[in-house]
Amino acid sequence: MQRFAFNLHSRDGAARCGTITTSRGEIRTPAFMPVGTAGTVKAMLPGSVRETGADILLGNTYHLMLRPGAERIAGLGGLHRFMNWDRPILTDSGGFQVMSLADLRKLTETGVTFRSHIDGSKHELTPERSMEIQRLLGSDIVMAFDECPALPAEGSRVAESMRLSMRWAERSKAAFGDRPGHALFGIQQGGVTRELREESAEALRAIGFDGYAVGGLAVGEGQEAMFGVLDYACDMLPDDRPRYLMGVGKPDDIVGAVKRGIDMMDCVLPSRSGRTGQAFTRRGVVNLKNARHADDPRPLDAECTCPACRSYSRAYLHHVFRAGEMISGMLLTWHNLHYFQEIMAGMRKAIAEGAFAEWEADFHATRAAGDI
Ligand code: PRF
Ligand code: ZN
Repeated sequence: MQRFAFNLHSRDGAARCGTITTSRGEIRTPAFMPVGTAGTVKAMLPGSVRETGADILLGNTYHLMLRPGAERIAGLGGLHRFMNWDRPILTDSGGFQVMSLADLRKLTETGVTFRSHIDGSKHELTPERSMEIQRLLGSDIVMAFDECPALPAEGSRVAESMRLSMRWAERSKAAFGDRPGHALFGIQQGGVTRELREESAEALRAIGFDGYAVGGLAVGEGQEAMFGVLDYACDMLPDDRPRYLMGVGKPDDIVGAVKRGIDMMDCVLPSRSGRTGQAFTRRGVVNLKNARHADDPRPLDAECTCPACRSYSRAYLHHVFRAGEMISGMLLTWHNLHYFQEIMAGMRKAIAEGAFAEWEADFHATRAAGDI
């Protein structure tokens, strides 16, 4: 059994480039993880997701426990086999999604009870049940069970929530047990308060995890405040373990996070935007629903090598979006995921060459030049 490992190859300032080894393959870091919430990266076949350059996907405890159920997926051979993705999968633990999606939530020391946003049925998630569900799914990287208030929130609410999450982190570790080949990540909380972030990091380091996530950001505080936290939060987490910024973000968020020492990220943005006609390109966001594209024979991005840019015009992408054709979401999701992975590959190369600052300057200059 290949044990979970993290090897750093190069550093450039606070930015790092490395490899996470799992029993299901290697993850090149900094890594972007496409979101496959319900056992699919929407509008993409797994082989196509791989072609965009993804090494790992994210799955969700909350959605899969409600539909089709963790025991059912286990009975069918686990999530990898179920969704036909044999590379690493990281699963989120459910608490964050309960707080943002479920109805009638009740939070106690034990865990959280809630009603399903799908059919109103009643459920409970605790650290122990979350670990069990993630084990049933066969997740390679399991997230500790946590909770996080939307910002801005009162200081006392942020502190109490963080301390509850740290008690849950300890219970998550005990319930996870010893599972060679599988990893458990702790999640730092504490809002935008440095003292709370320090207290949280200290609690997590004392418990000991295979990796450490920065949670509770990108929840309404804005980019400047988020970067402000990352400027000190990364240094609070062990240098020799992967650092994962949860639920981030836009291309410039991702670049700024990597610059500050983040190794992994996930976000629905490239896939979700693809289905609403938004394309991310090196020159900025292009909205394909805009009438100005109706007669435009040019590709979305002449330098992009994805299927949408290689074989179709902006006029076609505009037409299929307006007509509500499924290929619209398929092509734009592919393009967006391809672009996000190009950013990651570009940063990995730049860090390895000690040229991150130059790469970053070029990234921002190309966007500022516009012409889209
Ligand atoms: N905790 C968990 N999942 C998350 C978050 C968190 O704080 C966030 C915050 N950006 C996104 N996803 N468990
Ligand atoms: Zn493209």
